[in-house]
Amino acid sequence: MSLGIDDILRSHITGRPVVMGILNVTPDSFSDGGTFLDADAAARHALDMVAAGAHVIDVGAESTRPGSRRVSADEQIDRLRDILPAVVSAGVPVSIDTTLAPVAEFALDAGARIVNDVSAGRDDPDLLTLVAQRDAALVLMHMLGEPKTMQAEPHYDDVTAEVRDFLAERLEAAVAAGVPRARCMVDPGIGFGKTLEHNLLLLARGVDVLVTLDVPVLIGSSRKRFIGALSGEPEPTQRIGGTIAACLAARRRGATVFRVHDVSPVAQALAVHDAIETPPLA
Ligand code: HH2
Repeated sequence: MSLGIDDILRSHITGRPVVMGILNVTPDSFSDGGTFLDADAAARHALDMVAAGAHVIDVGAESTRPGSRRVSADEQIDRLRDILPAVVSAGVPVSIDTTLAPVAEFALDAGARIVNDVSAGRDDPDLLTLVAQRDAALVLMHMLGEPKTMQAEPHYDDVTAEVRDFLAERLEAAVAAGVPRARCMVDPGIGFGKTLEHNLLLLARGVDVLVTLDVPVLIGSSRKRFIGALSGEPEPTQRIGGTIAACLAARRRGATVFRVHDVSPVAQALAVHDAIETPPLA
């Protein structure tokens, strides 16, 4: 079923799950780098994800994997130029995964409706204002440090409380810049400056706490390292089982938006999970 932006932004109220399919147009993303660099391959993959049940396509032109190098706005725009119009024509809302206002502006001009900012508006001071002016939706994600160094011994006294406080503060910053709270979603940033234990705490207790912010909670656990650490699976594309388990654990606690590479198996798992957990009234 197709969902509009307002359905997505109200998913925490309706309880409807939203599957966000990942499209990385990068040479170096950790699990699909280099696969969708040409416009035809990217458009085909977007259409396949929509047919498999994706409600949103999140397009990124800069890898944020641990240790990744920064990509300039011009280079991101070059990577997106031919691809974005094709993805927009797939017929579902498009999200742009960037921290830079010029890239977000380019994507919004091409028809994107959501800005997914892993820096939560800290990287580029113009980004929140742009989102406000364009009435776009916004994902605010928690990250400790920056991708280059974030996995160097991350430390928290209380990871759940610190991530919650950070996201509450960034929601206030977004509102101060003119973005209505009702246009925002929050994300604990699985794998962004977190140990295995931090990730596990955030997927359980963290979601319990983040839902109290009263905006949709987005989870990006897809194929990530913590799944490899728990399962011994070194190959990211083979981490579908762990991805599903993490999505369902977060789903049970109230997360509604799931950013994943493997759309079909995750959409199926969510449908079965939800049917069991919320059976129709007899
Ligand atoms: N994770 C990645 C990128 N963007 N955005 C949000 N909101 N939440 C996430 O957890 C998240 C994100 C990293 O995953 P991926 O895009 O597959 O890899 P890469 O950064 O190497 O392109």
